Amino acid sequence: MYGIRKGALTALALVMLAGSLDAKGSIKGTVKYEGKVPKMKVIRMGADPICDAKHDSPARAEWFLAGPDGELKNVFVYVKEGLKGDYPAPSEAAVIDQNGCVYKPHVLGVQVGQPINILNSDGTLHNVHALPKKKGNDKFNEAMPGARKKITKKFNTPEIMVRIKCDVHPWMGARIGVVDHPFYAVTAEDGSYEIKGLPVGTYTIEVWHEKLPAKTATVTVKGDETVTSDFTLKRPPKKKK
Ligand SMILES: [Cu+2]
Repeated sequence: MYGIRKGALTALALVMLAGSLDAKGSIKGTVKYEGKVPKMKVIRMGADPICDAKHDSPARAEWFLAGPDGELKNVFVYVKEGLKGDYPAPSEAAVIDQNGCVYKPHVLGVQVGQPINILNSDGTLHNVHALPKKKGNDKFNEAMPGARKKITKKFNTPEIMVRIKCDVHPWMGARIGVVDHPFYAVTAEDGSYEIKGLPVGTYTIEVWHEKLPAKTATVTVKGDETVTSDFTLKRPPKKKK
């Protein structure tokens, strides 16, 4: 009798342990900016009427987009440290489109080895010029005339962040965060992000913005729970002369 009960308790303990090992948590939060938000200038696209025609109202630069309370859009949030195991690249391609002579999205996250479909919805000439700095990631520089609707690329090593630009339209720029796991997000217009499906563990989360110093936080996921981690980014203090 005692033996059976002990066996049952062991089985229960194993089930509970397996449950916690299988638990998937989430980290979510809001990234805000504290300081004066620069005004995004209107992009003069007049030199290329095809670009201009795609916009009902004038397009504006996108390198610093913040809401009324400083909610920062286009911040790349990712797990920098603490993950164990391998996460194979998804076969599903990430997509970045050239539409209205603007990259959509402006900030994108991908996994190492994941195909990236670079589209040209514009019917005008673009030139996709990728400028990775990490050894192992190939630079490329490809013309996409109007009729060339898609090229597919990938990056082979993690890099925060790979810059992409267009040599035809000097205002065009995008950043691609390349990581070796699926635990990343890009903040929405309201500054919010969520990283789902995280195994139990303690992680270093980094937030990256194109124009501001990056910031990290340590976050522990204990089980099936959502942990909140908000960030405030500031400009670096001015250097004394
Ligand atoms: Cu272009």
